Amino acid sequence: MNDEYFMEMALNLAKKGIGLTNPNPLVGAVIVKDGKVIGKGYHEKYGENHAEINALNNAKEDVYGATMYVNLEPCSHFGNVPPCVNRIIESGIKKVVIAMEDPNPVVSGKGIQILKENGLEVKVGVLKKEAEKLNEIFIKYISTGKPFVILKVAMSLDGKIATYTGDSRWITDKRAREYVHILRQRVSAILVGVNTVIVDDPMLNTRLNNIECKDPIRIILDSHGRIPLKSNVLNTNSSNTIVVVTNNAAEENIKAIEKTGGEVMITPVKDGKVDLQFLMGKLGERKIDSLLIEGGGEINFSFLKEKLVDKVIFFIAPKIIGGETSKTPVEGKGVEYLKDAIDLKDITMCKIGDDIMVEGYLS
Ligand code: AOF
Ligand code: ZN
Repeated sequence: MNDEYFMEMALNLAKKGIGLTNPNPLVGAVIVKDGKVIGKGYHEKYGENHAEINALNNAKEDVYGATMYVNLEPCSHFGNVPPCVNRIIESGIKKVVIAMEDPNPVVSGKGIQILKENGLEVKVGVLKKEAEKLNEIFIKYISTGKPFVILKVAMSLDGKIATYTGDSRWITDKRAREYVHILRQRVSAILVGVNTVIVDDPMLNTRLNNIECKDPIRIILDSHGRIPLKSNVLNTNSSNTIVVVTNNAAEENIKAIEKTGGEVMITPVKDGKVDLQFLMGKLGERKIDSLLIEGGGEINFSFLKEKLVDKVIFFIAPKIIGGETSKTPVEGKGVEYLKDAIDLKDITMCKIGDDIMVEGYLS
C-alpha cells in the first residue's frame, strides 16, 4: 500500500465531519504500522478533539514507531484543545505524512517544524490538491476572515429559471434537488432575497434522509424590511434567521421583525441596496465561514459584480422553457463587452439523474 492509499482513507474519514466542524476544517487521520491500519479518527464536531487525537485514542496497538497520515498539518497552538504535535511526539509516532500545510496563520508551518525538530520524519504534499478542495471553505475563511461564497443556480437548457408566468417548481429533478440539501448541510448559512420569500415562502432548511441534518443560518436580503411576518423563515425555528436591512429601513419594520424572533442586521446603503462587502465582513466576524446563495437573478448579479463569489454550481435541466420575459439566473445590467464576462476556471461537470451539474471557480 502506498502513501496515497492511506491519505485517501484519511480524506474519506475527514468527510464524515461535513457540516459539523464549521468554521474549523475537515480533518481525518490514519495510523499505520507494518503496513496495517492500527488507528483511525476524524474531527467530529467543532470544539471537540482534533482528528490526530481521536486516531491516537482509537489505536488498537502501541503506536510506537508507526506512521500517521493526516490531511492537514497538525496544530501547534493552544485553542479549544492543546496542540496535537505534543501528543504525536509523546506517542512515539516516527513519521507523519501530511497532505497540506495549515493555512491558519497561528500554525502555518510551525507544526511541521516542531515535528522535525523533535526527530520525526515529515512528508508534505501527498494528495495536496484533493485536500485543498476538501477544505476550500476553511482555506478562504481562515486566511481572509470572510465566508466562502457558493452561488447555486438551477436552470433549463435555454438558461431560464422560471416560465414567463413565474412557475419554477421544479426545473431540475429530484436527485439534483437532493444534492442541494447536501450543499445546505455543508455550509454555515444560506442567502436569498426578500422577493424569493414573498413568492415561494421557502423553509430554507436541510432535508436529507439517513443522516443527521444541520440547518444553515438563513439570511434574507431585505433593504426595506418588507418581509411578510408570517413567512416560514420567521416562523419555523429550525435555525436562526437574519434579516439584513439598510439603515434606510423603517424602525417599525425592524421592530416587527424582531418581535417574531428574527434577528435584524443593519448595513450601510450601497447603490440603494444592502452593502454586500460590509455584510461579508460582519458574517465573517460571526464565524460564518460559508454562504450558499440561492437568490434570484438580481442578487446573483450583485454578488458577481462585487466579486464576492468563490464558486458557482449550475444545475442544467434538459428542458427548454423559452420566453423573452422568463427570468434568467443572472440579471441586473450584465457586462457591456465580452472581454468583461466573468471567466471561470477549474471546471468540472457531472450528471445527476438527467440533469447536468457544472462547477467552476472564480479567479
Ligand atoms: C480542527 N480539527 O482535526 C485539526 C485542526 O479551535 P481549535 O482549538 O479546535 O483549533 C482549530 C485549529 O486547529 C484550526 O483552525 C486548524 O488550524 C487546526 N487543526 N482543527 O478543528 C482538526 N487538525
Ligand atoms: Zn490539532
